[in-house]
Amino acid sequence: MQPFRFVHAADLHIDSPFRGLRDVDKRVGERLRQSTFEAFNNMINLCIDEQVDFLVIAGDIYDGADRSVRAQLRFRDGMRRLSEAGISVYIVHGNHDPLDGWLSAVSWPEGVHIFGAEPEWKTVELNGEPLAAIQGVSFPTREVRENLVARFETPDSNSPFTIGLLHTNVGGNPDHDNYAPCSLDDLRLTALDYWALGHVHTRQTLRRQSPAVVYPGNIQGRHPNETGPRGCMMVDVSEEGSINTRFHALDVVRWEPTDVDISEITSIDKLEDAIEQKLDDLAVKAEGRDVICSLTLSGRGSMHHELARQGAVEDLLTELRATASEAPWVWVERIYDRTRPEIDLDSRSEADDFLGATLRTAAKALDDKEGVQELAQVVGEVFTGRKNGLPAPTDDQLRGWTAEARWQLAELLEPEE
Ligand SMILES: [Mn+2]
Repeated sequence: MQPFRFVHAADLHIDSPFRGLRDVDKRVGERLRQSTFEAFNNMINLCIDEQVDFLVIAGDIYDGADRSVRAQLRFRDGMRRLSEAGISVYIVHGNHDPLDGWLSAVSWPEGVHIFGAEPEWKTVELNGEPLAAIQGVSFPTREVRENLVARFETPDSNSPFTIGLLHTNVGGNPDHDNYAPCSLDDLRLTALDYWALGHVHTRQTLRRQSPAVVYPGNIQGRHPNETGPRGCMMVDVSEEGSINTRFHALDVVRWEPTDVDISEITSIDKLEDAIEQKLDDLAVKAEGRDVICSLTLSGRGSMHHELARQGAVEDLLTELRATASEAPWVWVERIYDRTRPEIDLDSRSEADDFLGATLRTAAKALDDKEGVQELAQVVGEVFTGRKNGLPAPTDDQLRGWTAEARWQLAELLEPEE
């Protein structure tokens, strides 16, 4: 067979509104609203520059079922550029852009194929020879609870390289809606060569071969939990049919968490310096992209009291934003203050006084099962004892609160230490 190359992308979410971001400045908001369009253009450029044979898109092209006209026209423009370059495109729709949400009529250029609600085969040809056979199916409606893999046909023995194109939640990933659920075994048992999947936004290769099972992730991060590089997979298939995948970043704004340890820092200006150093590091790592950062301050030290003062963290945030550089910028989206006072809880809990005794009781709840159960009894009533009671807290929650309460108590009772 002839060797060939294709791009596998998914979850473009073109024209995501980024509504959830409060008090973002105008420049950042504008950039974010453009970001999904730009990442999409980067994908089209990549396909043309790398002279791929075809492109497959595994659903969620548009962010909403009420696809914006702007998103549809921009997408159509990208398809035209690929068509002119002789690159064919194979598309399925997912839960964000199901077939029943499609309202405007768009005339697609030659070489664009959109799969319908029943799986079908499409053959990609080069110089009159079949390169690959692609089987795909679109979501007819948003909430698909059926395992769509069961409806895929097994290829016959003289098929070329085969690709399954599907929007699905493999193995019940709890971070995503459980639409068109299937198991890795379901996919493994099909006789296809490559499963081009979409839906899970974090890039992952679930199997390398026979068949390869790949989520390329989304092309542009859309919130603080979609961190790091986002893009698509470039897939090379050799003459022998072996598969080589390479990730290509397409994102234009990157979400990154960072952490500054305060334990060696003794003044607020030194703290600002340390933070700015971390932000500079993020800018370098992002290679010219803009960065939105969530900053966690951690560690035990004297800066804890300074930060605990009313308005101190907000002031610091305002200052960091005011001094942010011109493009490319690093925008601090939020500061989490996880710092602790300088108290040594272990040695303090040995003292024969009220605080020592309380800390020892708390340690018991943290360390052994009985202690947690005792705590659950005392605290549980607050949750379950009322009308329309809340669900009882888990052991992990109880332990987390206890750990936090120890610090607060120690600080209240020993403010001078
Ligand atoms: Mn999606």
